[in-house]
Amino acid sequence: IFVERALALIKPDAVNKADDIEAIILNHGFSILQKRRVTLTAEQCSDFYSEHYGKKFFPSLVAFMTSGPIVAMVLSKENAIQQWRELIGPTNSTVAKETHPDSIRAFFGSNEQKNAVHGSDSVVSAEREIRFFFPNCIVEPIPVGQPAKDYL
Ligand code: YYY
Ligand code: MG
Repeated sequence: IFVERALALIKPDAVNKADDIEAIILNHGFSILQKRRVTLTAEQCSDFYSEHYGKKFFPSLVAFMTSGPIVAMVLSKENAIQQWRELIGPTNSTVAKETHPDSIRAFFGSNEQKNAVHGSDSVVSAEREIRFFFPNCIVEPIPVGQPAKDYL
């Protein structure tokens, strides 16, 4: 078991609910190691979402994600990447409201695009995404039992 780190984003449609979402995160046993409020440029956002470049929804996704400030956070917990993906629910908030009514995307999202939050989907993407927003943050998973001070 590893204490992983995952990148979480609160998207422009949910930034006014950031306090509620942070409380849910902490209530589920995550630590918030880093937090930054930032407005992305279209170039930065295209880089962050480069895996989706060329898809039909890409221009609209970039327009939405650059429409206002977002909150970027590094979350830490055992198995944090999978745990955070489970807590946020399915990508499409309309689906989430049907199938995962207790999820963050069900509570705070609206549709396929305005879905309130982002979560890294793998260890590899978590490392890339954490570095994207927090270049000085250590990203490697930490073996349980290691003193935390060595990793902050
Ligand atoms: O990882 P996750 O955010 O759950 O979904 P992705 O498939 O990586 O898509 C990234 C982002 O793009 C999604 O959160 C909303 C948006 N999007 C969209 O607007 N329309 C789609 N058909 C698929 C994704
Ligand atoms: Mg994704």
